[in-house]
Amino acid sequence: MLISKTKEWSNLQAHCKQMQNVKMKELFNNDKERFAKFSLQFNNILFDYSKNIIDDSTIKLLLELAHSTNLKSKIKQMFTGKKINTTENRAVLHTALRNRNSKPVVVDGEDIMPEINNVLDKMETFVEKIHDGEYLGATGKKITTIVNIGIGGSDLGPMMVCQALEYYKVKDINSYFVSNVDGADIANVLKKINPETSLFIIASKTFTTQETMANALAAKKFMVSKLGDSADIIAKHFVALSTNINECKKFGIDEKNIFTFWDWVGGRYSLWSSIGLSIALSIGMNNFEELLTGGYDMDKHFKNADFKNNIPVLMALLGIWYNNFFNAKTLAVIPYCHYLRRFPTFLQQMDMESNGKYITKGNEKVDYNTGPVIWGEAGTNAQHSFFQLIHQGTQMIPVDFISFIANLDGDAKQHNMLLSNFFAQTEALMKGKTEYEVRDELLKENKTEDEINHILPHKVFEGNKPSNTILIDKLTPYTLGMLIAMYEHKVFVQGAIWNVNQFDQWGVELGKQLAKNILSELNSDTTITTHDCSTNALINYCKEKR
Ligand code: G6Q
Repeated sequence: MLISKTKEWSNLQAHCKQMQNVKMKELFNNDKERFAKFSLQFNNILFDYSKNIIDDSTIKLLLELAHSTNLKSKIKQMFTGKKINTTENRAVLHTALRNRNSKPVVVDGEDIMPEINNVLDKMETFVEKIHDGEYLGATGKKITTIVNIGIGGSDLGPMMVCQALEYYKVKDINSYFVSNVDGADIANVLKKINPETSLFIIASKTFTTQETMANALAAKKFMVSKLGDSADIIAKHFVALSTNINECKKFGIDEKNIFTFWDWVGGRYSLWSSIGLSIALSIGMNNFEELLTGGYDMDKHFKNADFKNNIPVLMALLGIWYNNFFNAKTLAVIPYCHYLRRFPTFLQQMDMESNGKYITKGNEKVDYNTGPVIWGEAGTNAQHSFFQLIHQGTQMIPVDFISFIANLDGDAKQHNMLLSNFFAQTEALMKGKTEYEVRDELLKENKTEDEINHILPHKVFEGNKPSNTILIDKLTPYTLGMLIAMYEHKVFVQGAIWNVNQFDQWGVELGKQLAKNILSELNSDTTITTHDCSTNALINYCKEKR
């Protein structure tokens, strides 16, 4: 049965009607304990969800909805390796990759922890050798540049983490990420690097992805042109992160330099696996392990905390509250942290590729919204571009505000400016600005009555715009691990409630298939007639113009 047909859903619909006209400002005025009631702390993360259009009944009804979907047992199924990716018949065990207690995790009757730990050991040895200068390039030089070639899950996670943890970067290692099949991407990187000191990391679960293989071949061609055509060049300057060992070997990669992972690691959840090699090389293995520990500690919180004290569960339920009952179609994620500027991009894949589905696990078509559009940008830059729409636009846009109490760089004064904007925005979105307040301001500016009437409606802010505030002590590998895992579990809970398979991605597969057909047509000399008249005309126009 669709979740929308349950009594828990109808109860929320009825409750939403009552809450439509409730003003958060009044809720705050009437309850001085509102922050204490609607905020949670776990380790060094504070999650304040008091600036939402909710009361006690909202939370009670949302929790009833969660319980009605057997969420507890669905969580257990994921952690214990049940094949919850039903369309691909796979377990989903990115949590095992960061299982720091090495308790057995069994898939198909086999404990997978020894294998996971072997790969981690292999990564550690490799990273140390690179850092110590024991591993040298083909001409005897130390490796100081790494170029990760991958796309989607084999790019976004490691790229975001390397950027987010740049402060912790090991000296002497520069990293680049190449993903786009547009030749400009790899060409721009190749222009900047020294072939003798560069290591290419070919990150691809399948080792067949068109974009990655094209870029890997371009890198190979470049290296051969610069250093000569010997097997040693490929063996010393290329490593692979993949489940497809045979294809890696065919490419010429030395078996010692193949870091494997497994089909139960989804691409967008793979940064915790050997796909994180670029992270470990950038920030050191100890820091990579700290990242895993952060993820692991969040896993424990998610698995063990009651739903009402469980940050990912509450985040997910609040998202459902707006997406399904207020019909808010998007969620803005705004990190007030320059290092996290690509975090929204990373989350886009994690969330939209996971829950952007309209068929349930029971093969029914949903009649409710699933995955929201995730978007965002670093604050304060976002304030100077699209925040206008959030403050005074016509649609409801819930926001997640993320920031850190301690600054890593710059002086404390400047960090306080950042934080003052962070707090001010959450407050302004909630409170708005009344006609009375605007009039008062304008009077103080000595405006005439005519001038006031002319400008007044434009300066009024209705407020009542919901947001979550996620405030963390300091950006470290550990806290970043917690933050990423927190969002992963939030996305899991939403998908579990919407009853979609969050772990397949047929839309991505479709793209891989479609482009292949057109590629052969673009390379042919004949006029194309196999598509609709628009697509035919576009392809033929392009061929004629060449
Ligand atoms: C992630 C998706 C997708 C995938 C890329 C790259 O969950 O499956 O983004 O990561 O298509 O695939 P390969 O790693 O196989 O090259």
